[in-house]
Amino acid sequence: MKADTIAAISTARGKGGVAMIRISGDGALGIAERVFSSSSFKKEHCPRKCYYGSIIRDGVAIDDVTVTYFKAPASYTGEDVCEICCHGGLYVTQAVLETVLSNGARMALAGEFTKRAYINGKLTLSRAEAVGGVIDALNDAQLRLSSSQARGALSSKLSEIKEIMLELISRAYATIDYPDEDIEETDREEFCEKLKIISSELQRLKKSYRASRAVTEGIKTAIVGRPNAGKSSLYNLLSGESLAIVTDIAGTTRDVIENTVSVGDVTLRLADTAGIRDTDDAVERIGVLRAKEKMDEAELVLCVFDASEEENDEDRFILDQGSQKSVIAIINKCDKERKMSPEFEERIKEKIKRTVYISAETGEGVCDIEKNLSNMYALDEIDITNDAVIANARQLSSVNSALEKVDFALSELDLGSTPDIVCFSLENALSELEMIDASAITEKIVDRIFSRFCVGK
Ligand SMILES: Nc1nc2c(ncn2[C@@H]2O[C@H](COP(=O)(O)OP(=O)(O)OP(=O)(O)O)[C@@H](O)[C@H]2O)c(=O)[nH]1
Ligand SMILES: [Mg+2]
Repeated sequence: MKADTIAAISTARGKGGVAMIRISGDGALGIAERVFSSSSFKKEHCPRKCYYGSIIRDGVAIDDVTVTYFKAPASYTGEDVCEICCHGGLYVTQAVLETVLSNGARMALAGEFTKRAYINGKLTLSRAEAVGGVIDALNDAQLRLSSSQARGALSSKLSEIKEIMLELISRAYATIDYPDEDIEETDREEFCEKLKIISSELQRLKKSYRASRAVTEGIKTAIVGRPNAGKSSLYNLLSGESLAIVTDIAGTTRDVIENTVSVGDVTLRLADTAGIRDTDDAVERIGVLRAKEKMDEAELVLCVFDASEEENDEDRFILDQGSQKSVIAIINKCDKERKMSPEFEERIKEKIKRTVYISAETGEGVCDIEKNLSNMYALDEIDITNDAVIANARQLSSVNSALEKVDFALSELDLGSTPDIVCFSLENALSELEMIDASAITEKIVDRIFSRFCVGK
């Protein structure tokens, strides 16, 4: 079935120097010829050549534009594509789009250009998904990660793994078909070795999801501690600006204050909270309640302790609560004279594996927080700029299932099972991996993936 011709504004909404309207489908060239007046375009419409002329609406030129024609299949979508660059005013851009629509194109749905690129085999699914990540990137790490996957880092790693699987499956089938030629012991060992390689590659991919989530989605993080420990000072330091009020009055922060910050390559969805203590103040009591809720909800807790004060019951309470979570103990105010007892310091280190010493006042020690985060989220093992990285739960679920099946095949091989059992699990593992990039997934899932894109992409 031939797809209809679609069009949309592909640049961001808003006033700008230039805007681009993209048309894709069999009718793209015809529509461009009808709306675009240029001395040479109609005559030659040479692919990838940029033509200058005017957009004509009801016989009147409404804007001077350039048009570039990309002939199928050498285009973003794999179809005939024409891109019109006009002046970037809101009204003029809309007028050019409407002229295109009234000449035979239909308005594109969200993500429809990229969906067509996927359907026409221009992009694998994981690469198409990563294009969304490139558009959504808000910092350098997010851009590096998505851009590398958009260029195919994950797709090529998957192809490598699938190739080894295919080879093993065909070898195992050969021994099923010719049972007299029993698998040699050396063969069995080599088979085992290769399966172990696949298993460790899949484990690495699984781990990469931890890194990619920390970079792109961000980690829900709560800063907690007793009043005056320096929570808001740490919050401001990590935010790079003075957002929360800092005073030497205990009980300054009452509301929860939230911000998204980058610490190295890790994105933290950070919440500063009220200092936890028993209080008669009705407003502060609500703040303390909210702080405890934030601590419960958070994936990561930064427990701040004041090294320049002796520990008290609040510190002990926070230490007990915090040690049940993914947590970093922050021993703050290290620029001041130490009053915290060495026993308590030891207890912190015993209960919380990761302890860093900082001064939120001078900024000393922040790089240790960065190092700990990097280690916690596997960013010291996974190179997000070059390695294959799992970007979402859909991909992770396929990797997990494939890994389970490969490990099952390995244990069966160890037990000396017949090749058909090993073969069966490997085939299942292979089809799990194919789900990540191939057409095996249902149209509904494809629609859902592309609907997350903006119109024009
Ligand atoms: N010398 C020194 N002072 C600090 C440091 N961190 C915070 N302070 C001071 O400690 C006091 C309390 O800091 P805040 O950041 O408001 O502490 P908080 O934990 O948010 O306090 P509450 O909101 O009341 O719970 C302020 O006077 C800060 O300037 C530090 O590392 N060194
Ligand atoms: Mg505060």
